[in-house]
Amino acid sequence: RSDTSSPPFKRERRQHRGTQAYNNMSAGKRAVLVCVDIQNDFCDDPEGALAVRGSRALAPVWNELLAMPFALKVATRDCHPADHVSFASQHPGKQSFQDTITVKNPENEQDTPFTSTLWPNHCIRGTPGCEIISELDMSKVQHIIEKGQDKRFECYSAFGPPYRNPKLGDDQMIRLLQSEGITDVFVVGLAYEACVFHTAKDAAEYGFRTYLIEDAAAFANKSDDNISSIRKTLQDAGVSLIGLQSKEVWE
Ligand code: VGL
Ligand code: ZN
Repeated sequence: RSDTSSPPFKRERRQHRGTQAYNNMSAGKRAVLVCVDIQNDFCDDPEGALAVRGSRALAPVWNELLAMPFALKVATRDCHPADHVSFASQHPGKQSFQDTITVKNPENEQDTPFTSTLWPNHCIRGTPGCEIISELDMSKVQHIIEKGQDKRFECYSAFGPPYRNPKLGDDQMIRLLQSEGITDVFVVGLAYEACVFHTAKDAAEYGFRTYLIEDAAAFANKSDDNISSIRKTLQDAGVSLIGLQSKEVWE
């Protein structure tokens, strides 16, 4: 992880305290609902470029959440240029879903390079696939955070790419949540193991009480091994995995 995320960013992790403790602290609580990448290219029926099976059917669930009394509601959009580095089409001979590339931090040679999966072209700005699905009730959303515009990096997290550079606006999300006095972050959307996962993990790392509402997120890869390892990593990071029936947590 790049040290461009040192001050003003806080990275220490807060102890997970369980639902009961959160309810007792409701006095100063300000919760945000983050709807991650609910875009045509990630939805099925009709099939987008990186369609997650069973996704568009979640629209009523997302809208039910958007109608609830969160202090702040945010949607994110994956927004790539046509020559984005995460597209297999930019790497002749390489195959999407299977092949990976190694990405270095162009501004700091000391940073550990990371491995990035290659994808089919998706969420190209200006195309229908990049649009948030028309079923989503965007009248309830106060802010849209766009990510992945920098062609050099894939950006799964709403908090910015792995090498974060505030000069490039990669601190948009953290600044918004801090200026709104947010204490609790609730994450939903697509895909569970990619952008939802990284957004929730980063939120917990920044010190927010963080929840992933599992009825409102869908895995692209529905294998048992994938699901259990992703869920475990999140729990180890302090993210609470909850269901819609836990609505007393955010109310
Ligand atoms: C995503 C793969 C590539 C996501 C974004 O939103 O989960 N997945 N870009
Ligand atoms: Zn992407």
